[in-house]
Amino acid sequence: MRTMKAAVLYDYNAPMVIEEVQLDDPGVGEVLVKMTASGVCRSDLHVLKGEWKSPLPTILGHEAAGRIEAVGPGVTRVKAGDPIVLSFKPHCGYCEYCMSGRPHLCTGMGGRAGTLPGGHIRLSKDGNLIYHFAATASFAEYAVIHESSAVAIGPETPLELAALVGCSVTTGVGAVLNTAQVRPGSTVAVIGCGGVGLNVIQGARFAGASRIIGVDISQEKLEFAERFGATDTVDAREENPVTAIRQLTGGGADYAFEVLGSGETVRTAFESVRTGGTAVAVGMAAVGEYAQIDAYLLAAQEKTLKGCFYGSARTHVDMPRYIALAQAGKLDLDSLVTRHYPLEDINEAYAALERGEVGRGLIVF
Ligand code: COD
Ligand code: ZN
Repeated sequence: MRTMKAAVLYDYNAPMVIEEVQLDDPGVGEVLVKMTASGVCRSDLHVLKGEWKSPLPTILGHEAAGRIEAVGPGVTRVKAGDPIVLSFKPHCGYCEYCMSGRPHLCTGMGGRAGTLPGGHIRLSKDGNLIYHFAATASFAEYAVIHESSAVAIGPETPLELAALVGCSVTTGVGAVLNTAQVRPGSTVAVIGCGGVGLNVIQGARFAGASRIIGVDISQEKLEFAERFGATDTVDAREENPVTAIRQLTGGGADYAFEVLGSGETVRTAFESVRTGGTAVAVGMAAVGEYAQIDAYLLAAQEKTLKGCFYGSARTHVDMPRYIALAQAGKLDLDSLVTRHYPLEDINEAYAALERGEVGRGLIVF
């Protein structure tokens, strides 16, 4: 067991508390990671605001990279010193989803919300258990994670940038390449140009989309979207995004991605695609929220509405590839990060995300 500094969430809509907590040694099939950097993602904000329920107290953080500090019994794939990206979807390798190439939907791990696979909890404070958000709990100096959550990457990868591959890059680029399988020449609309939306935009550029329309409610975000490959932008405060996208594409986009997490923007994405087009919901709305779609047009225009979890990632294949694409200059990770914070400033980092400040914030350890 070790004592370490972490950000603990005790109540929804309350600040996280920076304090010393205890972390048990890794168990069978688990590894201990020393964190290098952890991104400030809206999914954690959904929990902070109580929009998604996660058992409390918990340590948030799920977009991270670090180095293996020690391995538990039976771990052979990684060893102390190896650089890794943390995956927030551990997978068993044997269930029907894993065996059919969809490990991001694995159902074979056991456990429940806030625990590691098998139901284990390695975090505590003075004997009281603390839950592991997203099986990663990366807003802490160290984490114990399942070995399938430790994605080995090349020794030369800058770990601060690799952290982004833990969520925003894999979710956004994967939504384009894996979930939607955007074809060259297609037209693409992206509703929400935050940390993940920018990666949908650069994924669409990489996939050869002919037109990429960024939609947001912030002029600054739209300027950022252009830097990542948006050919056109729409300010949803000033124009109806559906009308604007239909005009720009001559009837509707081939693909529209919802990258915010609300029922209303899922509807916008659905209405923005042409006959035969595909709308992809990347965001996860508040629990219990519904999206209204025109059930007549769903059939009459043969539209597809698809969900996307974690960029439909095969983490151990896709994450090293996204890093290789970044190293080849085909994906831009450097420009995504606009602010660095120490762990002590984590509440300010989430306030900045909520205020809609541009780009990705990164907690560095
Ligand atoms: N129309 C258009 N854009 C809007 C609107 C609107 N009505 N309202 C807000 N926006 C913009 C904001 O200005 C902002 O730029 C953007 O939407 C949201 O960006 P961020 O940076 O706040 O959020 P991200 O990119 O960090 O996260 C977005 C997700 C959709 C990934 C997240 O919210 C989510 O739902 N994640 C669940 C999906 C998933 O796979 N999760 C796994 C862990 S992330
Ligand atoms: Zn995330």
